[in-house]
Amino acid sequence: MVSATAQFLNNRVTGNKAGLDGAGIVAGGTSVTLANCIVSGNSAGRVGGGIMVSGSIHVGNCVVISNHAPIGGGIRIGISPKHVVISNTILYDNAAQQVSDAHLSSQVSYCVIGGGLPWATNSITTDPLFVDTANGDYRLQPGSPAIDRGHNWLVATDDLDLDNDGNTDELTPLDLDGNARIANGGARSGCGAPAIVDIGAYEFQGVPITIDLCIGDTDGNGAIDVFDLLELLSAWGLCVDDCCLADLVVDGVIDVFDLLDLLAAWGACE
Ligand SMILES: [Ca+2]
Ligand SMILES: [Ca+2]
Ligand SMILES: [Ca+2]
Ligand SMILES: [Ca+2]
Repeated sequence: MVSATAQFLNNRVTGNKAGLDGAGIVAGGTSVTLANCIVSGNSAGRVGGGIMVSGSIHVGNCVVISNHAPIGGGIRIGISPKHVVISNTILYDNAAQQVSDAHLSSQVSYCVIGGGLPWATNSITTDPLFVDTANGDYRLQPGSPAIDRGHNWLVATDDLDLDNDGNTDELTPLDLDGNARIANGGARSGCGAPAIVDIGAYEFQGVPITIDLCIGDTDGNGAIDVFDLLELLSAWGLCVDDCCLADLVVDGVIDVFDLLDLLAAWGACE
């Protein structure tokens, strides 16, 4: 059971059982973040095999797999959650459902969801091609459709300072293996982006970003400047799904709200 404010970074929650609700994690607090986590093989008797949500939660860059419950095998979102964001996350092989949602205002985007989810945006349903699913190795194979398929600005902030550099405002810099969280895996090119985060808990290691990336720094030069402004203006309108880095508010459209965010962050990355 998790209550109040809590962050789970680089954790595994595996093989738990609950007679009724929420075998893996019960998130009932005001602000719970799960990042770079694996939630697998948990089983509940009623709802929420992997994760049961009754408060606010951000599930980012996680793998939720092979969990079971009659309702909401992967994630069960309860009746009155405050704010639910599921991003850059793989939901696969959960039964009876990947996500059961009594609260359709939840935001699910840039995910791999087996079987799909009607309200998910910018997400895919194809097999994420793990290295060895049978033995619990959820790293991505070369050629996985999850490589470079997430959204950088949906990476959780480094609240627990995983890299011990004193900066908790940057994006989480490390993946579950302790490698660079954002690396160019070669799956995208020509978008003006230095590298795009993968979906899931592990980053396929190509060429990593070596600076502390801040939100809005689309070209990764360490500052929000005219280059990022030009990138935003050139991408104006509905974002094409593999070139959406200027979508700072992450709502699928590059518009005045993203422009205002960029201008508000103008200057060197903190
Ligand atoms: Ca990547
Ligand atoms: Ca840090
Ligand atoms: Ca920049
Ligand atoms: Ca936007």
